[in-house]
Amino acid sequence: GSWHLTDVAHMPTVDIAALAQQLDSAAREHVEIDPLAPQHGYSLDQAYAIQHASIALRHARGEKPVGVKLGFTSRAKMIQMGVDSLIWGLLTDAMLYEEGGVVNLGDFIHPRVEPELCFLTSRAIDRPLTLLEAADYLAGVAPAMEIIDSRYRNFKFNLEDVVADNCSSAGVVVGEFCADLAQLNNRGVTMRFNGRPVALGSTGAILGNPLRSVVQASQLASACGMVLPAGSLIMAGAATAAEALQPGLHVSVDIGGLGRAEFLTG
Ligand code: OOG
Repeated sequence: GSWHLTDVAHMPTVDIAALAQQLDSAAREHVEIDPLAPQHGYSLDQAYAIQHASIALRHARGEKPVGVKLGFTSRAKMIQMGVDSLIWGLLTDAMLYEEGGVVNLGDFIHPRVEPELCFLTSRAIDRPLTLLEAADYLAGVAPAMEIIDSRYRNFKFNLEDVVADNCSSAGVVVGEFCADLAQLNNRGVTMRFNGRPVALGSTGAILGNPLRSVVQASQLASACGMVLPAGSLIMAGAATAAEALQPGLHVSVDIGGLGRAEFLTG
């Protein structure tokens, strides 16, 4: 019989480094690009490889890792974006915006904001945690907001594309941490623009219990051999759909029992 060898030379290959470079440039220059997956057809594993390569470019420029973010942890977000798998991205210090300060929208392409909770770890997380263990690894939780800014045209993407684009991560605003984790669940979430409510929800919308985002982060990090050091931030994912930002807004989120986080847009 004859040998049927795969013709490797004619299989589509994915240039991880080149795609990471394209996404990194789009983020730095605030220019939207066409989605990459329709043309390059990469897998979810390759999408995470592109994400990690693009974050490595940031680290090479001196940005420091500060934690992780989860995406699509609420039904509201899955429905808004038409994607229904939990995803995660990596945060750097360059994405941190001062709570109570001014966020310059010139830093972004088409920014949106969403209300979140942010956890702060007290010990290194180096293995998958259970829900019962999660609280023992946390120093506190804060009301927070994430500014997302897809690098793709019209904020449209599939699962692989959004993962490669570091899950649209662009900015994080974190309020004051509260050490009491006991009454975190089923708390009201109200995001306001200039005092007018624009998004209403509950912390229970985040995986049924936002502590599950810590469990998920521990599992995802462990699966790729990553340790989350003590002092890491874990953004739990939005409790509601995201809202488009414009200049001249006072943006606030109030979370029952936790308090408020706010910023101004310029
Ligand atoms: C992807 C990021 C989703 C969340 O909290 O669900 C996300 C996007 O919607 O652009 O950050």
